[in-house]
Amino acid sequence: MNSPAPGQPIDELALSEIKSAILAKLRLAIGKDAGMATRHDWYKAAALALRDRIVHRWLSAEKQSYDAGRKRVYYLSLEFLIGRLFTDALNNMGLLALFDAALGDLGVGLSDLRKCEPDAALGNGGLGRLAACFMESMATLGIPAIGYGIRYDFGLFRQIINNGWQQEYPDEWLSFGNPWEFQRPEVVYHVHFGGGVEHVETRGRDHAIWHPAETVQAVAYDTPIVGWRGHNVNALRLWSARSPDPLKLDVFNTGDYVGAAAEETRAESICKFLYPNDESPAGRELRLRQEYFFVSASLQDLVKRHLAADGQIRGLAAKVAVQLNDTHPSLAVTELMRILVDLHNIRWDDAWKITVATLSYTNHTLLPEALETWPVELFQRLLPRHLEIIYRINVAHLALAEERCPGDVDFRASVSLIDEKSGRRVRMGQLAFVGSHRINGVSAMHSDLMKETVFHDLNHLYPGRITNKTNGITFRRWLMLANPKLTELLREACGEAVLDDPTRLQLLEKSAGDSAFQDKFRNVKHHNKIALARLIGEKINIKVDPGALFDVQIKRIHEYKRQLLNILEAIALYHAIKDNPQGNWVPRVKIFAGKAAASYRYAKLIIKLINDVAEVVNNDPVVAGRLKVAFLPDYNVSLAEVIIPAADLSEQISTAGMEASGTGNMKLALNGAITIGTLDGANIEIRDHVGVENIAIFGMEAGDVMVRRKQGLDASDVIRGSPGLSRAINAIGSGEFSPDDTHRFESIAHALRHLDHYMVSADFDSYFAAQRGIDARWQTQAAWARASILNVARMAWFSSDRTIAEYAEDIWNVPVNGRAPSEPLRAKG
Ligand code: 26V
Repeated sequence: MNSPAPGQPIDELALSEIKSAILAKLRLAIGKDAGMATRHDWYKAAALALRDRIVHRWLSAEKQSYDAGRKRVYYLSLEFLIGRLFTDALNNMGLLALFDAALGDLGVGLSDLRKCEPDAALGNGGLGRLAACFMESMATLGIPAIGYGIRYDFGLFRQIINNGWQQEYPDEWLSFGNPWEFQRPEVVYHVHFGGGVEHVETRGRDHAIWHPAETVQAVAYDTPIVGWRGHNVNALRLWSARSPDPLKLDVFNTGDYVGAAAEETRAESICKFLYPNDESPAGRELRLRQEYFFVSASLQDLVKRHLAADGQIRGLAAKVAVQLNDTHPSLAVTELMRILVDLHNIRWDDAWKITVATLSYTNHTLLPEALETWPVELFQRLLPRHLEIIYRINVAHLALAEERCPGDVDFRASVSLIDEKSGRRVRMGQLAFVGSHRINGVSAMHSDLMKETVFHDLNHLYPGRITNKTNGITFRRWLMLANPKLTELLREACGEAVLDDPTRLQLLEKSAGDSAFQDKFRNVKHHNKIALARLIGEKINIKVDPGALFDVQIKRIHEYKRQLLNILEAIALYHAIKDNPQGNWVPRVKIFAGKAAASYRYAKLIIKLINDVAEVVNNDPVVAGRLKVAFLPDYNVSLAEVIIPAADLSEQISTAGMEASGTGNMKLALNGAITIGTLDGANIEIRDHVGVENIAIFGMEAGDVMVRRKQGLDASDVIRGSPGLSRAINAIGSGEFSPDDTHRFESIAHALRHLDHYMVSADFDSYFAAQRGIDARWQTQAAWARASILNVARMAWFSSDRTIAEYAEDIWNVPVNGRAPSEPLRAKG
């Protein structure tokens, strides 16, 4: 049962079937009739009716893949930033038009209902959203896969902007229940912590027995992930923690109810919150507990599945590929070794071969402060057996290092799993590297830098393991669902097949200069900008003109992402307009959205600065109609789906060498925004695809940054040579935007002058000039439209289907849509 293409008649039989299904759910699963149902009840009823249809496909896909004995991929990630699932699942099932009509007939609008679904915000940003896009692409490509993670009670915090300051509130995404998940009370694993290790000799072999002090239960919750056209459905399996003995009966019977409850609270705290990934994890014992909790439950689960299907633990690597999303699941290396050696009596060397052949690891950042390490002492206390295993792996590993570079103490220290310098810490990146047969970066530049910097020595020791897999995004969500008007135009221009094969987008090339097509394309953008302008009015009461250039920076607030550079440019532009109000200025709306980690004071101050600048600029009649600044609160996937289709300009302005890839850059370009960006991460590959004339590149390159940092961080030299920058910094430092507290932004002004680690001052002039180049282009609307269309036409390669096909071929060795890994792939973009 598929929905017809737009304009085609709806099958009346199918329509009445859907209506009855929704009404039945309302009655029998929600317990209400149509008269008393709230919008939320209707949403749930519709979601459940849809879920029924998904489950049939899910069970048959699972049976088929097991019957065929296919190799499975397990994607281990502490983050899955899913957003909403309702229209995503409807679209992939081909049921969007049918449900739309059915709900319309029942007197409730689909577009209203979809807003009842809370975002599943189980991720921080790019890394978590990548995991969500990958889940959808794996389902689409017919790869049997399970995503494993934690079912956090609270997702990433809800951001409220109060008087310009960020405030964090809990994100209670489960308070109305979750119609997508299936609790699996029968799928429960024990996860142990603490205690000690006993060694006994059995038949001449050392045998380790771990006597843990504490046990937590992991309970599975499954969410179906539907692939495009609904041919395949995979599961996202999230673990929830509970106490094996919640009432602690012995304590309870003595009347100590509070003491009895403490045990339960301690166990359940494991899945309470998602940690910000850009906050230093130092001292976060609970975070290490989270990591081991989900790794242990997931590996127990996959080994059990493998044994049930195959019977042979030794054959694991032939049937199972485990992908580690960053170092957060690195304990998989030690846990798999423990399972193989301690529980299945496999010899150490054989177990090691199986482990390395099974695991692979994706690195998502080179920032030294972001590389995870844990104190040895904490490991000893929480995971004594795993620490032993790490030491034993390290012995062989360091012996190899000695063999390769005899007598080179520095080399050994640099590859060691233990960092001896900083008070003995376990290095999770090194652990994941030695335990994996493939280690990948997420853009060409990032993978090259991995070889030159953090993993230089490990790459020497294990040559050939590092590979690149440039990130991608799912076009179903980021084009079809987010931008239905553009999708309609693309179907018209490139044919229906563009929905299945994004390489067809290149057919747009011939229309890029056609003025009739440009008009249609502009109309779509304008329509999306009206929707965003309305939202900005509703949310923050700022009136913006949809005819202005919408300049968008949406991502986590971080110094290296340089929102500060953007607002500094806004200030300089504001000054320039005030100096010459009659000038031929391009009307611009600067739109910001993003969250700062709760403990990241400086990033929160940058949010306040943006809001304070907005207050002054937006209320100054001299610049009215030329410049507006809008900070939209509580950025999440659903907000991104409204902003991205409405953007004209995409800000990708990180300090070169610091953004591993970026994926927002891809979403914006695919939706026709022109990028202003540095040569960083995937921006470089975007430039290579869209053409250097259709993107605005500025600023220092990664090599320049390294050289300048070595010379010192003082920026007085560049500030002296740049009156615009000098004036903007003075305005910040003197309180021009904070008359209520003139000292508020002194620290920012000081850093811009003397501690320019992120090269904000150093790159300012180049950025300001690039922005004026953007203004000039905007003045010729035909040229702008052409560049914008060519961006859409040339973004096919950034589909996550392409990325996943590469993982399947080079890392997992699994077929894509039934095609063996080595067979040539039909170019899918
Ligand atoms: C962690 C930390 C920790 C300490 C302080 C600074 C800092 C900054 C960032 C992070 C996050 C590291 C992991 C991460 O989220 N990486 C992102 O992964 C995306 C998907 O591959 C990629 O597109 C982004 O460029 C990358 O930042």
